[in-house]
Amino acid sequence: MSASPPTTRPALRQPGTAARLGAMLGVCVVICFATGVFSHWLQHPPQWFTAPRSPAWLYQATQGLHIASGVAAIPLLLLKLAAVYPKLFARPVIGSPARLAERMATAVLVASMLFQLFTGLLNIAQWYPWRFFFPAAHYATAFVVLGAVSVHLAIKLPLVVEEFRRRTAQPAPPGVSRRAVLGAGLAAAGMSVLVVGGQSIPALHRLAVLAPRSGKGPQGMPINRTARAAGVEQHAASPDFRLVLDGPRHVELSLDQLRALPQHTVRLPIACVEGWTQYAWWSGVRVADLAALAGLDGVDLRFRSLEQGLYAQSTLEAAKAQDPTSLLALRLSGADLDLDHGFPCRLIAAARPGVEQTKWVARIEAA
Ligand SMILES: Nc1nc2c(c(=O)[nH]1)N[C@H]1C(S)=C(S)[C@@H](COP(=O)(O)O)O[C@H]1N2
Ligand SMILES: [Mo]
Repeated sequence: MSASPPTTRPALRQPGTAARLGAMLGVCVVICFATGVFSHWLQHPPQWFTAPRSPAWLYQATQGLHIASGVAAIPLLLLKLAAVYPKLFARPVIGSPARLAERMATAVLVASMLFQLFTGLLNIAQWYPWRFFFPAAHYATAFVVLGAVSVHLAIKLPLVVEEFRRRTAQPAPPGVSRRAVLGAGLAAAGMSVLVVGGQSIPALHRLAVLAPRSGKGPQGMPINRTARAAGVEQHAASPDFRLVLDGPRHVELSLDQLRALPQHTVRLPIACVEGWTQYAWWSGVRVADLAALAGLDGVDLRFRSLEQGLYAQSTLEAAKAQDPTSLLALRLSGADLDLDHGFPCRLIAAARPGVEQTKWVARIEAA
Protein backbone atom coordinates (compact mmCIF):
# COMPACT_ATOMS: atom_id res chain seq x y z
CA MET A 1 0.00 0.00 0.00
CA SER A 2 1.28 3.43 -0.79
CA ALA A 3 1.26 6.19 1.76
CA SER A 4 -1.61 8.59 1.60
CA PRO A 5 -1.27 10.87 -1.42
CA PRO A 6 0.06 14.37 -0.85
CA THR A 7 -2.91 16.43 0.20
CA THR A 8 -4.45 18.76 -2.27
CA ARG A 9 -7.60 19.41 -0.32
CA PRO A 10 -8.88 22.96 -0.44
CA ALA A 11 -8.17 24.99 2.67
CA LEU A 12 -11.77 24.66 3.87
CA ARG A 13 -11.49 20.87 3.91
CA GLN A 14 -8.20 20.60 5.78
CA PRO A 15 -8.19 19.29 9.33
CA GLY A 16 -6.24 22.34 10.50
CA THR A 17 -9.14 24.55 9.44
CA ALA A 18 -11.73 22.35 11.13
CA ALA A 19 -9.62 22.27 14.31
CA ARG A 20 -9.40 26.06 14.44
CA LEU A 21 -13.09 26.55 13.72
CA GLY A 22 -13.80 23.98 16.42
CA ALA A 23 -11.66 25.87 18.91
CA MET A 24 -13.52 29.12 18.21
CA LEU A 25 -16.83 27.30 18.55
CA GLY A 26 -15.64 25.74 21.80
CA VAL A 27 -14.96 29.17 23.29
CA CYS A 28 -18.47 30.29 22.29
CA VAL A 29 -20.04 27.17 23.78
CA VAL A 30 -18.26 27.57 27.11
CA ILE A 31 -19.22 31.27 27.43
CA CYS A 32 -22.78 30.60 26.32
CA PHE A 33 -23.19 27.68 28.72
CA ALA A 34 -21.75 29.48 31.75
CA THR A 35 -23.79 32.66 31.23
CA GLY A 36 -26.90 30.61 30.48
CA VAL A 37 -26.62 28.59 33.68
CA PHE A 38 -26.04 31.82 35.60
CA SER A 39 -29.23 33.26 34.13
CA HIS A 40 -31.08 30.10 35.08
CA TRP A 41 -29.80 30.28 38.66
CA LEU A 42 -30.92 33.90 38.95
CA GLN A 43 -34.43 32.90 37.92
CA HIS A 44 -34.56 29.56 39.73
CA PRO A 45 -32.04 29.93 42.55
CA PRO A 46 -30.73 26.68 44.02
CA GLN A 47 -30.54 26.56 47.84
CA TRP A 48 -26.87 27.50 48.03
CA PHE A 49 -27.05 30.32 45.48
CA THR A 50 -27.13 33.98 46.53
CA ALA A 51 -27.88 36.33 43.68
CA PRO A 52 -25.26 39.11 43.45
CA ARG A 53 -26.78 42.54 44.16
CA SER A 54 -24.35 44.60 42.15
CA PRO A 55 -23.17 45.91 39.78
CA ALA A 56 -26.48 47.11 38.35
CA TRP A 57 -25.31 46.13 34.86
CA LEU A 58 -24.41 42.58 35.88
CA TYR A 59 -27.23 40.89 33.98
CA GLN A 60 -26.77 43.17 30.98
CA ALA A 61 -23.19 41.91 30.81
CA THR A 62 -23.81 38.20 31.38
CA GLN A 63 -26.90 37.99 29.19
CA GLY A 64 -25.24 40.19 26.54
CA LEU A 65 -22.36 37.68 26.48
CA HIS A 66 -24.85 34.83 26.31
CA ILE A 67 -26.59 36.23 23.25
CA ALA A 68 -23.31 37.35 21.64
CA SER A 69 -21.59 33.97 22.04
CA GLY A 70 -24.74 32.20 20.83
CA VAL A 71 -25.19 34.24 17.67
CA ALA A 72 -21.43 34.20 16.95
CA ALA A 73 -21.57 30.41 17.11
CA ILE A 74 -24.14 30.17 14.31
CA PRO A 75 -21.92 31.16 11.35
CA LEU A 76 -18.98 29.32 12.91
CA LEU A 77 -21.04 26.15 13.21
CA LEU A 78 -22.31 26.43 9.64
CA LEU A 79 -18.75 26.96 8.37
CA LYS A 80 -17.49 24.04 10.41
CA LEU A 81 -20.23 21.82 9.00
CA ALA A 82 -19.29 22.98 5.50
CA ALA A 83 -15.70 22.03 6.30
CA VAL A 84 -16.39 18.52 7.52
CA TYR A 85 -19.62 17.37 5.90
CA PRO A 86 -17.92 15.15 3.27
CA LYS A 87 -16.99 12.91 6.20
CA LEU A 88 -20.67 12.10 6.49
CA PHE A 89 -20.35 10.08 3.31
CA ALA A 90 -17.06 8.39 4.23
CA ARG A 91 -16.95 4.60 3.95
CA PRO A 92 -17.57 2.31 5.66
CA VAL A 93 -20.86 3.75 6.85
CA ILE A 94 -20.73 1.97 10.20
CA GLY A 95 -17.38 0.21 10.56
CA SER A 96 -15.95 -0.68 13.94
CA PRO A 97 -17.87 -0.17 17.21
CA ALA A 98 -15.53 2.71 18.06
CA ARG A 99 -16.27 4.37 14.77
CA LEU A 100 -19.99 3.82 15.20
CA ALA A 101 -19.83 5.41 18.66
CA GLU A 102 -17.91 8.36 17.28
CA ARG A 103 -20.43 8.87 14.50
CA MET A 104 -23.33 8.72 16.93
CA ALA A 105 -21.65 11.21 19.24
CA THR A 106 -21.13 13.52 16.28
CA ALA A 107 -24.78 13.18 15.30
CA VAL A 108 -25.89 14.14 18.82
CA LEU A 109 -23.44 17.04 18.82
CA VAL A 110 -24.59 18.48 15.51
CA ALA A 111 -28.29 17.98 16.19
CA SER A 112 -28.20 19.45 19.70
CA MET A 113 -26.13 22.46 18.66
CA LEU A 114 -28.33 23.25 15.67
CA PHE A 115 -31.43 22.88 17.82
CA GLN A 116 -30.02 25.02 20.61
CA LEU A 117 -28.70 27.85 18.47
CA PHE A 118 -31.70 28.17 16.17
CA THR A 119 -34.39 27.89 18.83
CA GLY A 120 -32.41 30.44 20.85
CA LEU A 121 -32.34 32.77 17.86
CA LEU A 122 -36.07 32.37 17.26
CA ASN A 123 -36.71 33.07 20.93
CA ILE A 124 -34.93 36.41 20.56
CA ALA A 125 -37.42 37.09 17.77
CA GLN A 126 -40.25 35.92 20.06
CA TRP A 127 -41.25 33.52 17.35
CA TYR A 128 -42.35 30.17 18.76
CA PRO A 129 -43.13 27.79 15.91
CA TRP A 130 -43.07 24.88 18.36
CA ARG A 131 -45.12 23.50 21.21
CA PHE A 132 -42.56 22.87 23.93
CA PHE A 133 -41.76 25.35 26.69
CA PHE A 134 -38.66 27.13 25.44
CA PRO A 135 -36.77 27.83 28.72
CA ALA A 136 -37.01 24.21 29.91
CA ALA A 137 -36.00 22.80 26.53
CA HIS A 138 -33.16 25.32 26.18
CA TYR A 139 -31.83 24.51 29.64
CA ALA A 140 -31.96 20.73 29.16
CA THR A 141 -30.40 20.88 25.71
CA ALA A 142 -27.53 22.99 27.07
CA PHE A 143 -26.34 19.96 29.03
CA VAL A 144 -26.68 17.71 26.01
CA VAL A 145 -24.54 20.14 24.01
CA LEU A 146 -21.93 20.41 26.74
CA GLY A 147 -21.77 16.62 27.11
CA ALA A 148 -21.55 16.08 23.36
CA VAL A 149 -18.83 18.73 23.01
CA SER A 150 -16.84 17.09 25.81
CA VAL A 151 -17.05 13.66 24.17
CA HIS A 152 -16.17 15.15 20.79
CA LEU A 153 -13.18 16.98 22.24
CA ALA A 154 -11.98 13.87 24.06
CA ILE A 155 -12.07 11.93 20.79
CA LYS A 156 -10.47 14.65 18.70
CA LEU A 157 -7.97 16.02 21.18
CA PRO A 158 -4.90 14.23 19.77
CA LEU A 159 -5.79 15.46 16.30
CA VAL A 160 -6.43 19.00 17.51
CA VAL A 161 -3.12 19.12 19.38
CA GLU A 162 -1.30 17.83 16.32
CA GLU A 163 -2.97 20.45 14.11
CA PHE A 164 -2.11 23.29 16.43
CA ARG A 165 1.51 22.11 16.77
CA ARG A 166 1.96 22.12 13.03
CA ARG A 167 3.72 25.35 12.21
CA THR A 168 2.58 25.88 8.66
CA ALA A 169 -0.64 25.12 6.88
CA GLN A 170 -0.65 22.00 4.77
CA PRO A 171 -0.14 22.71 1.11
CA ALA A 172 -3.45 23.51 -0.49
CA PRO A 173 -4.34 24.03 -4.11
CA PRO A 174 -4.27 27.65 -5.17
CA GLY A 175 -7.42 29.44 -4.22
CA VAL A 176 -8.92 30.48 -0.95
CA SER A 177 -6.35 30.25 1.84
CA ARG A 178 -6.98 28.97 5.34
CA ARG A 179 -6.47 32.47 6.63
CA ALA A 180 -9.25 33.68 4.34
CA VAL A 181 -11.62 30.92 5.45
CA LEU A 182 -11.03 31.61 9.14
CA GLY A 183 -11.18 35.36 8.54
CA ALA A 184 -14.53 34.98 6.83
CA GLY A 185 -15.80 32.90 9.75
CA LEU A 186 -14.68 35.52 12.25
CA ALA A 187 -16.14 38.35 10.18
CA ALA A 188 -19.48 36.57 9.90
CA ALA A 189 -19.45 35.89 13.64
CA GLY A 190 -18.62 39.53 14.39
CA MET A 191 -21.35 40.74 12.05
CA SER A 192 -23.91 38.46 13.71
CA VAL A 193 -22.93 39.77 17.12
CA LEU A 194 -23.43 43.36 15.93
CA VAL A 195 -26.75 42.95 14.18
CA VAL A 196 -28.32 40.84 16.93
CA GLY A 197 -26.17 41.20 20.04
CA GLY A 198 -25.75 44.96 19.62
CA GLN A 199 -29.04 45.31 21.45
CA SER A 200 -27.24 44.58 24.73
CA ILE A 201 -25.32 47.86 24.53
CA PRO A 202 -27.51 50.95 24.19
CA ALA A 203 -24.88 52.82 22.11
CA LEU A 204 -25.00 50.01 19.52
CA HIS A 205 -28.79 49.72 19.29
CA ARG A 206 -28.89 51.33 15.86
CA LEU A 207 -26.60 48.63 14.50
CA ALA A 208 -28.71 45.83 15.94
CA VAL A 209 -30.96 45.78 12.90
CA LEU A 210 -31.94 42.13 13.35
CA ALA A 211 -32.89 42.49 17.01
CA PRO A 212 -36.63 43.01 17.08
CA ARG A 213 -36.86 44.99 20.29
CA SER A 214 -33.87 47.28 20.09
CA GLY A 215 -36.27 49.89 18.69
CA LYS A 216 -37.86 52.39 21.01
CA GLY A 217 -41.19 51.93 22.73
CA PRO A 218 -43.03 54.57 24.73
CA GLN A 219 -40.78 56.58 27.07
CA GLY A 220 -37.69 55.40 25.19
CA MET A 221 -38.00 51.85 26.46
CA PRO A 222 -38.85 48.74 24.43
CA ILE A 223 -41.93 46.81 25.47
CA ASN A 224 -41.97 43.13 26.06
CA ARG A 225 -45.72 42.64 26.53
CA THR A 226 -48.33 45.37 26.24
CA ALA A 227 -51.10 45.96 28.78
CA ARG A 228 -53.61 44.85 26.18
CA ALA A 229 -51.76 41.59 25.46
CA ALA A 230 -51.55 40.96 29.20
CA GLY A 231 -55.27 41.63 29.57
CA VAL A 232 -54.81 44.25 32.29
CA GLU A 233 -55.78 47.47 30.47
CA GLN A 234 -58.98 48.06 32.46
CA HIS A 235 -57.79 47.07 35.90
CA ALA A 236 -54.51 48.92 35.62
CA ALA A 237 -56.16 52.17 34.56
CA SER A 238 -59.02 51.92 37.08
CA PRO A 239 -59.28 54.60 39.81
CA ASP A 240 -60.21 51.73 42.15
CA PHE A 241 -56.69 50.33 41.90
CA ARG A 242 -55.25 49.38 45.30
CA LEU A 243 -51.79 48.00 46.04
CA VAL A 244 -52.16 45.31 48.70
CA LEU A 245 -49.31 44.75 51.16
CA ASP A 246 -50.04 41.37 52.64
CA GLY A 247 -47.92 41.01 55.78
CA PRO A 248 -48.41 40.83 59.54
CA ARG A 249 -50.09 44.18 58.91
CA HIS A 250 -52.54 44.28 56.01
CA VAL A 251 -52.18 47.54 54.11
CA GLU A 252 -54.02 48.82 51.03
CA LEU A 253 -52.73 51.86 49.17
CA SER A 254 -54.37 53.85 46.40
CA LEU A 255 -52.20 55.40 43.71
CA ASP A 256 -52.49 58.80 45.43
CA GLN A 257 -51.38 57.28 48.72
CA LEU A 258 -48.40 55.69 46.97
CA ARG A 259 -47.53 59.08 45.48
CA ALA A 260 -47.69 60.64 48.93
CA LEU A 261 -44.99 58.31 50.31
CA PRO A 262 -41.33 59.42 50.08
CA GLN A 263 -40.23 59.20 46.44
CA HIS A 264 -36.76 58.18 45.27
CA THR A 265 -35.10 58.15 41.86
CA VAL A 266 -32.61 55.60 40.50
CA ARG A 267 -31.00 54.94 37.15
CA LEU A 268 -31.33 51.24 36.35
CA PRO A 269 -31.53 49.08 33.24
CA ILE A 270 -34.10 46.62 32.09
CA ALA A 271 -31.96 43.75 30.82
CA CYS A 272 -34.15 41.23 29.03
CA VAL A 273 -33.26 37.55 28.74
CA GLU A 274 -33.67 38.03 25.00
CA GLY A 275 -30.60 40.25 25.13
CA TRP A 276 -31.79 43.85 24.85
CA THR A 277 -30.87 46.32 27.54
CA GLN A 278 -32.14 49.85 28.08
CA TYR A 279 -31.34 52.22 30.92
CA ALA A 280 -33.76 54.75 32.36
CA TRP A 281 -34.51 56.95 35.34
CA TRP A 282 -37.16 55.40 37.55
CA SER A 283 -38.94 57.12 40.45
CA GLY A 284 -41.15 55.64 43.09
CA VAL A 285 -41.36 54.20 46.57
CA ARG A 286 -38.57 52.15 48.08
CA VAL A 287 -39.50 48.49 48.38
CA ALA A 288 -37.94 48.58 51.87
CA ASP A 289 -40.37 51.33 52.93
CA LEU A 290 -43.37 49.32 51.70
CA ALA A 291 -42.08 46.20 53.43
CA ALA A 292 -41.70 48.14 56.67
CA LEU A 293 -45.31 49.39 56.42
CA ALA A 294 -46.61 45.84 56.36
CA GLY A 295 -44.09 44.34 58.79
CA LEU A 296 -42.39 42.41 56.00
CA ASP A 297 -38.83 43.59 56.70
CA GLY A 298 -36.06 41.07 56.29
CA VAL A 299 -38.01 38.47 54.30
CA ASP A 300 -38.04 37.47 50.65
CA LEU A 301 -40.91 39.22 48.91
CA ARG A 302 -43.22 38.07 46.17
CA PHE A 303 -44.58 40.66 43.74
CA ARG A 304 -47.86 39.72 42.09
CA SER A 305 -49.14 41.42 38.98
CA LEU A 306 -52.71 42.23 38.00
CA GLU A 307 -51.90 39.93 35.13
CA GLN A 308 -52.52 36.20 35.28
CA GLY A 309 -49.96 33.99 33.64
CA LEU A 310 -46.39 32.94 33.31
CA TYR A 311 -44.62 36.22 34.11
CA ALA A 312 -47.25 37.51 36.52
CA GLN A 313 -45.06 37.30 39.61
CA SER A 314 -41.48 37.45 40.77
CA THR A 315 -39.52 37.04 43.96
CA LEU A 316 -37.15 39.61 45.41
CA GLU A 317 -34.65 38.22 47.91
CA ALA A 318 -34.60 39.86 51.35
CA ALA A 319 -31.23 41.54 50.78
CA LYS A 320 -32.45 43.14 47.55
CA ALA A 321 -35.76 44.10 49.15
CA GLN A 322 -33.75 46.12 51.70
CA ASP A 323 -31.52 47.65 49.00
CA PRO A 324 -32.30 51.39 48.73
CA THR A 325 -32.16 51.22 44.93
CA SER A 326 -34.97 48.66 44.71
CA LEU A 327 -38.14 50.58 43.87
CA LEU A 328 -41.77 50.11 43.24
CA ALA A 329 -41.62 52.58 40.38
CA LEU A 330 -44.47 54.97 39.61
CA ARG A 331 -42.59 57.11 37.11
CA LEU A 332 -40.25 56.53 34.20
CA SER A 333 -38.12 59.27 32.63
CA GLY A 334 -39.95 61.96 34.57
CA ALA A 335 -43.54 61.00 33.70
CA ASP A 336 -46.10 58.54 35.00
CA LEU A 337 -45.37 55.02 33.80
CA ASP A 338 -46.93 54.28 30.45
CA LEU A 339 -49.69 51.70 30.74
CA ASP A 340 -47.48 49.32 28.73
CA HIS A 341 -44.55 49.80 31.10
CA GLY A 342 -46.58 48.73 34.11
CA PHE A 343 -48.82 51.65 35.21
CA PRO A 344 -49.68 52.25 37.97
CA CYS A 345 -46.58 50.62 39.47
CA ARG A 346 -43.87 48.14 38.61
CA LEU A 347 -40.84 46.61 40.26
CA ILE A 348 -37.35 47.78 39.30
CA ALA A 349 -34.22 46.41 41.01
CA ALA A 350 -30.54 46.09 40.10
CA ALA A 351 -28.72 43.11 38.60
CA ARG A 352 -31.74 41.00 37.69
CA PRO A 353 -33.25 39.64 34.51
CA GLY A 354 -35.88 41.90 32.92
CA VAL A 355 -38.43 39.13 33.22
CA GLU A 356 -38.37 39.64 37.00
CA GLN A 357 -39.10 43.38 36.83
CA THR A 358 -42.80 42.69 37.28
CA LYS A 359 -45.24 45.19 35.77
CA TRP A 360 -48.73 46.15 37.00
CA VAL A 361 -47.87 45.10 40.58
CA ALA A 362 -51.02 44.69 42.69
CA ARG A 363 -49.84 42.70 45.71
CA ILE A 364 -46.67 42.28 47.73
CA GLU A 365 -46.42 39.39 50.16
CA ALA A 366 -43.88 37.15 51.88
CA ALA A 367 -42.42 34.68 49.37
N1 LIG B 1 -46.67 41.43 34.59
C1 LIG B 1 -45.65 41.33 33.71
N2 LIG B 1 -44.46 41.89 34.01
C2 LIG B 1 -43.43 41.79 33.13
C3 LIG B 1 -43.58 41.10 31.90
C4 LIG B 1 -44.83 40.52 31.62
O1 LIG B 1 -45.04 39.90 30.56
N3 LIG B 1 -45.85 40.65 32.54
N4 LIG B 1 -42.49 41.00 31.05
C5 LIG B 1 -41.17 41.08 31.68
C6 LIG B 1 -40.08 41.13 30.74
S1 LIG B 1 -39.68 39.68 29.96
C7 LIG B 1 -39.31 42.25 30.56
S2 LIG B 1 -37.94 42.24 29.61
C8 LIG B 1 -39.70 43.53 31.17
C9 LIG B 1 -39.86 44.57 30.09
O2 LIG B 1 -40.34 45.76 30.64
P1 LIG B 1 -40.95 46.85 29.66
O3 LIG B 1 -41.99 46.17 28.83
O4 LIG B 1 -41.46 47.94 30.51
O5 LIG B 1 -39.79 47.31 28.82
O6 LIG B 1 -40.91 43.45 31.91
C10 LIG B 1 -41.07 42.27 32.64
N5 LIG B 1 -42.24 42.38 33.46
MO1 LIG C 1 -37.68 39.96 28.98
